[in-house]
Amino acid sequence: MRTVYNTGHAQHAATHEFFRGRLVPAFEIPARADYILQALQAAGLGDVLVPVDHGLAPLARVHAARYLKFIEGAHAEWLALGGEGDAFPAVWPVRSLRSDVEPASFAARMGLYSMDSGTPLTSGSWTAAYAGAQASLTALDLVLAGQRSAYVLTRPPGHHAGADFFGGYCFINNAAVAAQAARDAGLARVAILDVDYHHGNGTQAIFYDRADVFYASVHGDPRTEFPFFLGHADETGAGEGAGFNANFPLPVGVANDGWFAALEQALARLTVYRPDLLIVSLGVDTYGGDPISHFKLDEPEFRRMGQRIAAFGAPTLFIQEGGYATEAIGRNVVAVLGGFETA
Ligand code: SP5
Ligand code: ZN
Repeated sequence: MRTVYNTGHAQHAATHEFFRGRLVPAFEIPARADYILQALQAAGLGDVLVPVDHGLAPLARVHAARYLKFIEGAHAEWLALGGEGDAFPAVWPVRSLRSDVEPASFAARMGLYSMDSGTPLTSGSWTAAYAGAQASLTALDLVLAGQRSAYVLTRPPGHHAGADFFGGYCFINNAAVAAQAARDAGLARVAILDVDYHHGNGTQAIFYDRADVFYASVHGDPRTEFPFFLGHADETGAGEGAGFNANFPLPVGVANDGWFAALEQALARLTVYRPDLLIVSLGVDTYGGDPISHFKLDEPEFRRMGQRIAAFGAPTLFIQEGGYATEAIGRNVVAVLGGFETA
């Protein structure tokens, strides 16, 4: 399996993030991708390619133009106002407040275009996130050209980013950009299987009223787990998309077989859907050793995951999402991809 590697990922390098009112060391750090790259190369998984620039247009197919413009210039605005280091939002247009009028104030726009205070916007966030989307489009090209699979090694992750907001460490929704590009390339049906510990609220929202992209997710129950405000089992799609969204929330503490039982249910739905392409939002924060998540998958389960996804039988594009047990992340990702390869 070939990897497309976002060589610019380290330009997004937060040292700290907000948690319980304090700055704590960031979890979503460049070392994550370094460990994965080392493990890929040690395992001899396949060639590592660099992204080909497909421009801004494919990003604008899923993200609002004014949002993309904002993210591109946001850190420079922050510095110009006297901000130091990374930028964080502090005020949000929640219920009864208006989000249709774009304010002039930078602080107000930070809130308009974000969902949490846990996502540092750094000087290199745009550059890294843009390159990650390009890596996803480049890997999609490999699969469209007939490869059985490809892997996108990138950070920051993408599945929490909505059409016009960042959050959950995400800025550009790589899986959504790739799914839309696949549709635009002529594929009739695209499925996104999200196995990250967290519900991919951004991906779900982007395709919620559409039948041409099916979103299925196995994740920590949002009643207790981030992103809290989306990811319940009764979210099944709307309008033309009714019946094309499937959530499998699981309680904290779920271990190997409990998790795989939910995966079977998700794959059963996708089997009926018969997608032309499967995009896997590959978070490995389901690992028992993950410092911010609460499932208990053991290391051998990641190989099993890859084997099971291979048995699904569709052309498959793996896109890196979460996973914060930095020292183990490379082993776990390579186990998924290696399990897929050898199945
Ligand atoms: C892509 C992805 O996996 N995003 C996850 C975003 C989670 N944001 C909330 C993190 C809360 C961190 N809590 C730290 C607790 C340490 N004891
Ligand atoms: Zn996650």
